[in-house]
Amino acid sequence: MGAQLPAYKQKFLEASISGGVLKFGSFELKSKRISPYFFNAGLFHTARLAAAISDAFAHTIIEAQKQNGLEFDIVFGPAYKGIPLSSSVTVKLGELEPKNLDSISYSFDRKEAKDHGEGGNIVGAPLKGKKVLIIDDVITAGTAKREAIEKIRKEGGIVAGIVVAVDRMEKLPAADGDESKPGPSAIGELRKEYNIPIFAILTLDDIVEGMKTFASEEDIKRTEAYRAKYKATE
Ligand code: OMP
Repeated sequence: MGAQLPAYKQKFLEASISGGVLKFGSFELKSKRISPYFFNAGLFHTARLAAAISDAFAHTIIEAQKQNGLEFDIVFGPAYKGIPLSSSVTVKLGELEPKNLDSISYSFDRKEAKDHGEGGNIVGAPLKGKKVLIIDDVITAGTAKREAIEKIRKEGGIVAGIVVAVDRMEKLPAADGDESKPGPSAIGELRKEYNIPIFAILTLDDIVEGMKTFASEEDIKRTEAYRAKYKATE
């Protein structure tokens, strides 16, 4: 499967398929587009799959540090799917890079502010004045990522970047509903608007490449057709 992908990406793709996290069929997205594939990160709940996703995130983050000089103090996982990830990825980073990363922290948000006890919106490391790396499952339109950025800034944190498991590489839905026109990507717009780096373990291009050795002809054709219709220009 996908011999040209780096080993950690290939392992992650294989784990996603065998664990039923990445499925092929017909799925309606948040954007109302009908997609021939869907990535459900909520299914990474077994010991083996939780280890696979935290390992792949940690490798992607370490790679981004080496290649792009990414620097951060805190790994932040937006509620709900980001919460277990923030903890498991932080543990993994400390294991893989004990010299540089064993003093990083994790934190996550509550969907509703707690008005008793310690109170507040954030659980884990306080964000004020810290470089915060957001990790999350999938990026399609980027709406959930915008909310996380705003929340972190409100707490006085500095957003250092975003790492997602899957970048679907899709153009933003057109304001006039005409999906035949080319358009910019969610990631591209977020990069420009907030001036932050964004990384992914797998992109749609990686998935299409990897599929060639395990998926049916029909699933490959449908996924390629979807990519041709919805892939962003930048
Ligand atoms: P934004 O790109 O920030 O709007 O977030 C995309 C969201 O879509 C994810 O957080 C999921 O809730 C959901 N989603 C998936 O989980 N997997 C997919 O393959 C596609 C979607 C989606 O609806 O686009």
